[in-house]
Amino acid sequence: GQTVKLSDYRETDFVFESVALTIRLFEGRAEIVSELTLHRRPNTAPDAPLVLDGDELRLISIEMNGETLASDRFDATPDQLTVRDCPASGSFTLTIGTEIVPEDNTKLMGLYRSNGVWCTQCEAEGFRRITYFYDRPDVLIPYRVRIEADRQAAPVLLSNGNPADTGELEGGRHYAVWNDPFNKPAYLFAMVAGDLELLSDSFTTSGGRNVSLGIYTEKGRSSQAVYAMDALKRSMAWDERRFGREYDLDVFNIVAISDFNMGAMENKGLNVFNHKYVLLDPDTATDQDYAGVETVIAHEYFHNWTGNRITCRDWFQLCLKEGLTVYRDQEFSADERERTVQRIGSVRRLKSLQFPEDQGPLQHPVRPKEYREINNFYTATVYDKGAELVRMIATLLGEEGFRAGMDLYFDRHDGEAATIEAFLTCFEDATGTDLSRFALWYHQAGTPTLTVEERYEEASDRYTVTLSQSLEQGAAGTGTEPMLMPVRLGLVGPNGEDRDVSPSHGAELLDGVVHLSEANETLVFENVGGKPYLSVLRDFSAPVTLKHEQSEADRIALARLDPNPFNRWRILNDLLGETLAAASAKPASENTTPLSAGVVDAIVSSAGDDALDPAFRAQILALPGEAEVARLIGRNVDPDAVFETLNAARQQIADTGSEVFARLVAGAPADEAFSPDAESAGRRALANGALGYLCLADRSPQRAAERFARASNMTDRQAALTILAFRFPDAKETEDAFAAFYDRHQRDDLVLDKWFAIQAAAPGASRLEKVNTLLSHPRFTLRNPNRARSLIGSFAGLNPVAFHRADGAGYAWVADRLAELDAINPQISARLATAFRAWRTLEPTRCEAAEMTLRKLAAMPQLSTDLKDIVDRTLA
Ligand code: B3K
Ligand code: ZN
Repeated sequence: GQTVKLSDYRETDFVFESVALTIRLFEGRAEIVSELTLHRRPNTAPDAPLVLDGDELRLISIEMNGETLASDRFDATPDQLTVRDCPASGSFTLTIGTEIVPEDNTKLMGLYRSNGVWCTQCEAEGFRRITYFYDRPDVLIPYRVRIEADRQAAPVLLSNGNPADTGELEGGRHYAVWNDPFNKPAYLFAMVAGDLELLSDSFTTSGGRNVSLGIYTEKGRSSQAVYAMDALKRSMAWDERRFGREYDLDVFNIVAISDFNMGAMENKGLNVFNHKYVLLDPDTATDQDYAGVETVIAHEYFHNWTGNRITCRDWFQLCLKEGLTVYRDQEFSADERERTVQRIGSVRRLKSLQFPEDQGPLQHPVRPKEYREINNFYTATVYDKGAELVRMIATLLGEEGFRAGMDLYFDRHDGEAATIEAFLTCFEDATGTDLSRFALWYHQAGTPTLTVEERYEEASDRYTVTLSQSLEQGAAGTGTEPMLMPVRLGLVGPNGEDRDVSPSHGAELLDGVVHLSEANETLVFENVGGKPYLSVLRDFSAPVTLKHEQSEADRIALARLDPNPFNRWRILNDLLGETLAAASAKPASENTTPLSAGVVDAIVSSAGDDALDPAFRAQILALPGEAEVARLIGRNVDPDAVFETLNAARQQIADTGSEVFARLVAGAPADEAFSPDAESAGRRALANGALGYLCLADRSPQRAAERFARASNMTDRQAALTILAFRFPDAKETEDAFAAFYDRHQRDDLVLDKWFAIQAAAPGASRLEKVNTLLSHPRFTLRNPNRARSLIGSFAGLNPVAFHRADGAGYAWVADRLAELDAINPQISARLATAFRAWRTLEPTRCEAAEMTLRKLAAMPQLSTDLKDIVDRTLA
């Protein structure tokens, strides 16, 4: 693979006007005929050839204006079609025939078959695996698609847009024609054909358009799509309310597919989903699965405006659609569920996925400048940090200013392929704000540090707060200029009231937010009425590392008092993270009680406070994970020490809070009727969190085993199984529970994924041998991405003790799996390989072992561009 550079962007030589595709599906092969109408761009040299993208294609026929092209007029290789002597001006047609084998397509990019169903995945560069094309997002045209297939094998024939025609053909075959009137790039093309079951419904838009909604599933599973349908209708109504965006076609279809590389895909009018994000019922799915389905359904639906109506000029602008759409789905979930708890979830995700990326060898700016393989840039930085940048714009401009900017963006760029610059200009034009210092967030990689210093002068009752920002030059080397960042803060009095004071001089506070744009700024408050508690970075108003030396007593007070509920969690969570990181560096013998009595008490009393939201209390009980603590340590990390420290901390909390936990567990009977709403989910999360601690206090798996046996829904069943696996990995009860779980759920692939995943993540160095035997389990396969992720991804990403075994066996095992997987599906192998990214922060023995494994992998002859790119960058 060649490096593609943002600075090399140029328009195509020819202008596509429209395309008519005919797709003929047969057992073992597919024929595609693409009839393109196009013309030479006026300023293109009259002798410039037409050069189209391909990937593993076989050309069958080629005609210009209906006449077969002489062989000296074109060159066709599997990855390129060059046509010479095209008309210098005026429209002409080019009819290209290709043949492909969907059954052999194990990369799951382009047209492939999953469980007998023909389906497509084209983003980013899959369309070129179907036919030769300008496979780039700035080529926008209307599509007409005719699909032909055997009626028995594929009674359902779907594509983008509105249905136009159907009919019978000879030999038991039939066809359907779909018309998409909206201009779209090739990455949004989709086609599905198969024997599927339909759940249908309808939605009337505020403008009065009646939309038929359909969710297609495997036979017998449409009842599991009811919640997804409900989430879809709520998403459609929300986008009208919050952003004034209506749906624009007569149909909106979703298809659930079992072999899928990612979560889902927003193809115009025909979203294709990993069935994990569609199919649910209380017996097989957890509350987290319900929340995940809701989010992904919303996310893909919201792309109809942010991604489809306005798309990206090139793949460097990926965050234009992804960061913005993640922001929109986060806001949707905040409105539909509970804002503070949703924000805590997003910040946890950001810190556990994006911060390590931004602070390690795979660092890149939210808008990258170059790539070797675009699939490797669908990252937490583009998605989650990208969403944080949009959130910062909303915080800086306020609700009205943000909405005005969004309205202008929709208005000005509808139907276009846009850039980040164009997006930012809309907010500047709509509000008269200069965002040039803000734009740096898109270009400079790395997590800035925000340092906060406070001083109180008793004699004058004056309070001074200094904010400083700094950015270290990291692997991406993209600059360290001060950026415009919103810092939300408040001065809190001893009774938990926000002091109504504004700075007398220095920096300003606008609606509780400092618009920090210099390296250092100071706020001076006069007559504050006694020393306040400083609550800073409320709602995590900027994605930064906070350095604020605040006494433990002040932090514990704020964890109880802060009027900003998010910060009650953040301040306690940061205190825990710092404490656990510091304790992990000490010898194990000095480390049996890493937490102070005050911290333990703060956790237990919040958990037991019935005045607080149960979901929030469950968040208080969830300590920072092993990877998070390791990241905070930053160098010379010993994963065993981190594990032991966390265990010791949990035991302290368990022993102190056992009475509270017993009450919480007793308050949530195992046979309560299941409702997936956020409030009920919160109650279950709290009870299950308490159950984990209670078992630790008991020093016995008994209660978890009982809860497992009596659980009436998957949330409680999985929670109990996870407690058994994580806290009592070697107990007989744990083994029995895994066996019972398998017996009960073996027919359901999505639940089997959980069975593999929990076993792979259970701690203990000997886990590797266990996981290795699971490779030969009859239900294990590398060909299904969900299954590969459930065993290998969960071992490498969620089992630090076993993956980072000091003898290097965990690394070697994962590397062997990556090599096997790479020959089947490079996107998945490359994604799983990112588990190695923190190798330089490990203590010397592990660091060396990891490096040796990576170097061996890098030297393998057959590596895909995808995996090679990740391994090379990880080693650089
Ligand atoms: N846009 C797709 C992701 C495509 C990934 C291609 N490697 C799903 C989403 O973000 O909505
Ligand atoms: Zn997306």
